[in-house]
Amino acid sequence: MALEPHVYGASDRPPRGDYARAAADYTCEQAYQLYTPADHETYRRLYQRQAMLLPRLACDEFMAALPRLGVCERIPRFEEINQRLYSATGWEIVGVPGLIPEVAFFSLLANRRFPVTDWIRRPEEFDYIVEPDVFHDLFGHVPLLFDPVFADHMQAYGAGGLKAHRLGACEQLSRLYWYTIEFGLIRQKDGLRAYGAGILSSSGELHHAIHSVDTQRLPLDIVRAMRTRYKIDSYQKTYFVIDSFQQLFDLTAPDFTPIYEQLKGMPGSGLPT
Ligand code: HBI
Ligand code: FE
Repeated sequence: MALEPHVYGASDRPPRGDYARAAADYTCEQAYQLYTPADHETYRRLYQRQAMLLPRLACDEFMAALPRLGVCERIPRFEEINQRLYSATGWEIVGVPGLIPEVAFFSLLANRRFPVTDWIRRPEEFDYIVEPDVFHDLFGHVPLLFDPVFADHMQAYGAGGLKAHRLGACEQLSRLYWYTIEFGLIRQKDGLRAYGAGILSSSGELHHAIHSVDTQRLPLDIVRAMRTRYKIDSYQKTYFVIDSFQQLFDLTAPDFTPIYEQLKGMPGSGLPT
């Protein structure tokens, strides 16, 4: 049985999931028979709305991979997706009751297992939810796990997370995760596009991230991203832009130990000086 994780980000509520269902590594069965017709309908409507918004805003790799999630008129079974995903990139998705502690999260990624929350938001949360649910996790994150370069980057990120934990730098690495995997932008041949799951699964932030005039869009700089605090309950003020997933992989491949050392001398880093 798994313990409830500590509170994440700025939330003052306990996480919603039932952690008694989870194993020691925080994974759990997808409780498929517990989904109601209303749950499936919420997923179908979310998927349909979001898929319509994507053209010219989502990156090419995401657009190409989205159909590989399979069914869109109900919540998919994780095993159905895994049959395709595992043969594409060796990744698999595993159910979790919601947000899980960082070390458990990083360990799963380092083993090419992506945790997907199994419950879905309530109808009154249709437009906005702070915690990840099955729609955010599947629609936002899983398509890019079909891309070989991005898939390798996610595994390396997990391994880097375990190291960051040993060095007391989880918060800094989590900021990088936030500004890349959750809210990253990419420069493509037809213009700026989103690849971050938090943008791709949000109806409002998709347009905002690409077109809003009162946001900063900076080339991805690891130190700067690690020094930039983030808000979990409003659109981002700053986005970081990459040129390719290969660039993201190359920027994040080095050992960050010297970067954490460098951050210790800098205000706003969140690390003791
Ligand atoms: N747990 N299920 C889940 N999903 C996440 O995205 C997640 C998490 N636990 C920790 C976490 N993210 C953050 O700390 C990341 O920055 C690593
Ligand atoms: Fe996410």
